[in-house]
Amino acid sequence: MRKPPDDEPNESLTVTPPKKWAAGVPAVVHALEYSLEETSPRRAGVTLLTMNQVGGIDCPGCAWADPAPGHRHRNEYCENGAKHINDEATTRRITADFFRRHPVSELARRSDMWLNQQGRLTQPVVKRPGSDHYEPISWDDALGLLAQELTALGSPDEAVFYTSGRASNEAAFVLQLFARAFGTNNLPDCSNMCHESSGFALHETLGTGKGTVSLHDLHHADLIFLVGQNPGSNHPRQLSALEQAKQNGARIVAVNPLPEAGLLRFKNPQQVNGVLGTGVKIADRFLHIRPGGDLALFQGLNRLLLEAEDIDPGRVLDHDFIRDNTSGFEEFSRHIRAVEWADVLSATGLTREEIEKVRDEVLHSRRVIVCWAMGVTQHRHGVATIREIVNFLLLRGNLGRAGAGACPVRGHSNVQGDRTMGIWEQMPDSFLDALQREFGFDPPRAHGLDSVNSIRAMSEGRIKLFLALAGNFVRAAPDSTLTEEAMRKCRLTAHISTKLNRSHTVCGQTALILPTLGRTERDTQAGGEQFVTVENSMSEVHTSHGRLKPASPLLLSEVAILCRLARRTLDGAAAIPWHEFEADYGAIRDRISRIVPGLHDFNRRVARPGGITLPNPVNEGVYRTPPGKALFTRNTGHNSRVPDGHLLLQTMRSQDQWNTIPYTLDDRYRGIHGSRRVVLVNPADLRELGLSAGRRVDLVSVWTDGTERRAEDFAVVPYPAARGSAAAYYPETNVLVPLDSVAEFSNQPTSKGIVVRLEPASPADSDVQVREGERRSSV
Ligand SMILES: Nc1nc2c(c(=O)[nH]1)N[C@H]1C(S)=C(S)[C@@H](COP(=O)(O)OP(=O)(O)OC[C@H]3O[C@@H](n4cnc5c(=O)[nH]c(N)nc54)[C@H](O)[C@@H]3O)O[C@H]1N2
Ligand SMILES: Nc1nc2c(c(=O)[nH]1)N[C@H]1C(S)=C(S)[C@@H](COP(=O)(O)OP(=O)(O)OC[C@H]3O[C@@H](n4cnc5c(=O)[nH]c(N)nc54)[C@H](O)[C@@H]3O)O[C@H]1N2
Ligand code: SF4
Ligand SMILES: [Mo]
Repeated sequence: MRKPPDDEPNESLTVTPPKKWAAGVPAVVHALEYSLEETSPRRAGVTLLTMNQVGGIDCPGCAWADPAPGHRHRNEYCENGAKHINDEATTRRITADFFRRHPVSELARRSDMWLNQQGRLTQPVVKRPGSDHYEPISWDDALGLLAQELTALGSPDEAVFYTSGRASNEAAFVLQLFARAFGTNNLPDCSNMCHESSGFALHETLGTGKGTVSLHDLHHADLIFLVGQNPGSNHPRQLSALEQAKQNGARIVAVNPLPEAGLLRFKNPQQVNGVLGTGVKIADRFLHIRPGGDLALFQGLNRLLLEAEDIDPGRVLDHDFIRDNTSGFEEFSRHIRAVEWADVLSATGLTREEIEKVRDEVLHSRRVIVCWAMGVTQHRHGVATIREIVNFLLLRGNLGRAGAGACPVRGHSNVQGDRTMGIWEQMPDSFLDALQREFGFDPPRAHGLDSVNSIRAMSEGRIKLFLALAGNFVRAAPDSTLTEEAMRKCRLTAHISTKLNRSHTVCGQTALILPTLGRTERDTQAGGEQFVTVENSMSEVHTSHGRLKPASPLLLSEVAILCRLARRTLDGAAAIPWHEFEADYGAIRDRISRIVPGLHDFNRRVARPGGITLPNPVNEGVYRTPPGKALFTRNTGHNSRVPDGHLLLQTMRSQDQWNTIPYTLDDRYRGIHGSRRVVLVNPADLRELGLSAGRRVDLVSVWTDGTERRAEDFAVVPYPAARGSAAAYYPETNVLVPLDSVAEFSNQPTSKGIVVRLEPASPADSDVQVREGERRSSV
């Protein structure tokens, strides 16, 4: 059970109608307001004007790609990017005095928003066994303590090293090198909870875990699917790319249980029409799908395509492509022809006519792209759904050619790069062999622990030490109560972080906070001023140069912290020049260039405007699967069984949060103001459940082993959500997701599609007054 934190801000909840368009002038105004609240006009000016420019700061928000150099706007960022960057550039500071005033037990009762608002961490601190306070510690002592605990472990596999996707390529490379030289592959990351299902399905079917499209492809597609993603809030500059695609004649099909503002209409703040006019219609077709229905949708579509080919032989499928590049078509075809329409319709909640209209769109389109994100990956059958999307693309040869392909839209700005650098518990032997050749040590070969298995091992006492490079592990992970108990069982927990978060308050016996430079800040080392590199969702690797004065003179860079820790821990055991790496990140990139395919001559090539585009073998007609071809797969249909009186809950992001960190209590696009403890449900479902708007309820999830989990006190908001579904914000609802509830094959937590019931909480007279269309009501 999880009560709201003591101080959780809960102003009066006001509900206004959901917006029917995204961006435009309010977005710009809102970004500036937030930037100026957090930082000074001068610092905001530096960050905003250099953001996403050649030689500037890469946006620390999402992984959306920048237009080619020469095609960028003077303001090449979105409202959210401006908020994310200025959240880091804030002028607020946490000093030693702060930790004297606030014991850890008190901080553990604070909200995520409050913790983040305290500002930047400025010096290393330690919480010693038995103490309830963090206190200052020198870098030397902090890293010495950590090294001592690491070397005292019974086995290197008693440590885990977590990475979140904001870490740079250089820091990620150094961390995995250190972990492997130390002797473990325990390298869980946020990607385990994000696009693991995409990586798994794409690897299996196409032989590469990455997307195959570029911005240029998107601009020139005939038909684009947006499946299970909310670009208006989470990848806002994707809307500019979609706008351009539409100007070139593309059609768009959006598939979502919620009619998200950004899927409907876009008012581009950089175009006159966007500021003054009605903007551009984004989705030509909107499929209001039942949660988890996407597998059935693509199975239905694939069946319709096979039948269209029967009627018009040789005109629908790309037979040459199927013959030359794929394997398993016949078996797939037999399997799909046996898919029952009744199953498709009940799983999707759509009509056959709606799906036939989409088939017609497909038949009229030569170049098709499918984009997807968490609405697909975070389901139990996420891998099967992506395999079916691949089947769909293969049928008409929509891979490996311009304007077509698979586009998993990545979350964190460098989540894809961190994987390229070897942050993965199961890196292939080719990578480990290259490490061995380059550095002369024998990396461990047994697969390490991913995020879910790390929590299990911590909770069973098999892990003694947890070190995180960025992120907020206890809030990102599922089953919050269990995860926090697991963290507390560690001998030592340590976090390399820019800002305070809940993970720092859920301590092992000893706990360290190691404060670090953010991407916005100047990074000066013995070899002079450094830059770092990152890789976006479209496999473009480019530089990011910090511009601001560091938040404190005591901060070390991520690379410096990790190199010093490696030196202290390994004590010369492996011939790795940590000293040289710390002094000059170019020395790290030289090594990367000999290990990572496609990054040869890294230093010289990344310095060019626009950087390096990593080749995707699929686009060269190469499939690194066992038969050397793309695989058609047969997927078992999935229809979530929901007991009477229950709903399928998704846990999602608001407009005004960055993952585990809410910035405000508002979600402007969905018309929610002043509170995040809301659950959005279709009015017809509310009527059936006998619940009225504003009713205060507990969300209770039921799991197959009979256990129940409860998140307390949410106000019911009638919302045009697909029938049978409910939506509430993450991380407040992570407590509801059992650790055992994972996607098949990828072991990714199922943050969507959780069976819940809404249990009226307090007496009805304490309900929230919810009025549509006006800003009113109070608790
Ligand atoms: N402002 C902001 N931007 C962000 C982030 C943030 O927290 N805040 N986080 C970043 C990160 S790490 C990531 S991974 C991305 C996430 O980007 P998204 O994947 O867009 O994130 P979610 O909020 O989880 O939204 C999932 C979307 O899928 C829909 N959906 C839910 N279930 C289903 C389903 O069964 N089928 C279909 N078709 N749709 C479904 C939801 O209604 C919602 O529109 O955003 C990145 N960008
Ligand atoms: N229920 C539910 N759970 C989910 C999801 C969901 O949709 N629903 N989404 C999942 C997804 S897609 C993801 S990606 C994860 C996100 O999980 P994480 O990536 O672990 O979480 P973040 O909230 O992005 O981490 C924020 C913290 O990172 C630190 N930080 C920020 N910038 C820097 C930096 O430059 N350097 C360093 N060292 N530290 C920095 C700050 O201390 C900040 O408090 O959550 C997952 N969990
Ligand atoms: S779309 Fe993503 S990368 Fe671009 S400015 Fe916005 S948050 Fe940053
Ligand atoms: Mo993510």
